[in-house]
Amino acid sequence: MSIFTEKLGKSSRANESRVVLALDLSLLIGEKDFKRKLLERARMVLAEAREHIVGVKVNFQLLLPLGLFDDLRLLIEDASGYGLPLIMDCKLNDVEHTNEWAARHFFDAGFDALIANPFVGWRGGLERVFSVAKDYGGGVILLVYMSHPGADEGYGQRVVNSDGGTRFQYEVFAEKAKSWGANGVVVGATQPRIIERVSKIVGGEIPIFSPGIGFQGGAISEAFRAGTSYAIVGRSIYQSENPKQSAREIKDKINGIIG
Ligand code: OMP
Repeated sequence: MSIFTEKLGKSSRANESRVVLALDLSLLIGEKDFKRKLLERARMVLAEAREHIVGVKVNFQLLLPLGLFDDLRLLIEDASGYGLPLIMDCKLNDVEHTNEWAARHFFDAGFDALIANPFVGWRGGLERVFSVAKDYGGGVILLVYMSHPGADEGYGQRVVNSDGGTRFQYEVFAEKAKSWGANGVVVGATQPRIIERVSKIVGGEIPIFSPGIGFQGGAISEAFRAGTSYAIVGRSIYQSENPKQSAREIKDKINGIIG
């Protein structure tokens, strides 16, 4: 078991939560002194929501303006001080020397897991990312079916098997997640039937992370009944007037469903 998986389980038990906070704050761009305000606001949302979340996901909205080894460091230290695992949403999708370089930087900076795109394949693509992650005890979470409408154009396309039959691309990716030893898969909360199918393939061995609740139209109840393990939630928490209360309400709703 990776250190990431252990850490995730530990914080999930401690906070009784299945909510990963997506800290994608981008509201202040262009304003005077916006980097400082962005960092302050992000730290504040995290501090408020911390008891009700299981982990934090960082995306380009914070990475680009704050810088991996600059101001973002403070947020990384906060999350780590709260015992919350940090996921870098870089959706790695390149050839291996570039992927490896990026992965090493993210793990060196203190991230516990990163998101990668299985479309790029294993040989010369993600193989080294998995071995670097193993060296650090970090996690790799694979995109299996995204939450947006256009996801059907790639993850939802039919692919031909060696026997001439067809199946869906996301079914192939769910199988690869198992054989590659992924620490999580992403399946949009907007697609409960696909969550159910992926859940059957990964058979409870790999947690399913589902973004797309609330603003993108996904429903907590349908996603968790279908097999989601963790919800990834951004705007419904960080745009709320009371991030703490919103995080708690989402957590309680999930707990009411999973029992
Ligand atoms: P909200 O829609 O604001 O709750 O944010 C969802 C978060 O999940 C954002 O950080 C997205 O970048 C991310 N996300 C998706 O929305 N859909 C996906 O299919 C995959 C992700 C992701 O990889 O986290």
